[in-house]
Amino acid sequence: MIARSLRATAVAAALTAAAVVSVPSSAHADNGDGRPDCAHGEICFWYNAGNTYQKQFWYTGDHGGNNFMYYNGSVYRESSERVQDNALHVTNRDTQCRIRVGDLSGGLWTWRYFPNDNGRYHLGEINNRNDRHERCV
Ligand SMILES: [Ca+2]
Ligand SMILES: [Ca+2]
Repeated sequence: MIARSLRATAVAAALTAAAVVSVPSSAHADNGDGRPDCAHGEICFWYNAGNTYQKQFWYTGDHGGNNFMYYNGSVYRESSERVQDNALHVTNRDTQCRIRVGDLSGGLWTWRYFPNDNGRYHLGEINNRNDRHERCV
């Protein structure tokens, strides 16, 4: 009986370890609602002044490891264009708050703040330098 419960504990511990390991990949999996348009609640980055390449998030996140998405009329897929240091515009459709977008350079963050007003804003001095965005700060 004791051996059996120890084994169950070991299995539970192994499952916990696996869950912890999987966190970084799920953090990079934030793709908003998984659909092309910048929907209510999403934070949307634009590669250029056009609409083809976008990347959308629900949550605060680092931009490293994310690529812009594009929609070819039938399939919504990932492009080869990275998001980090490569975005021009942002639209904040967060349901609750403003966001800030930052560039980390020389150990210091430069932040720009954007209201959740559905406007499409140029990233200013941090365009093509964006490393991260944060909600409600
Ligand atoms: Ca979307
Ligand atoms: Ca940067």
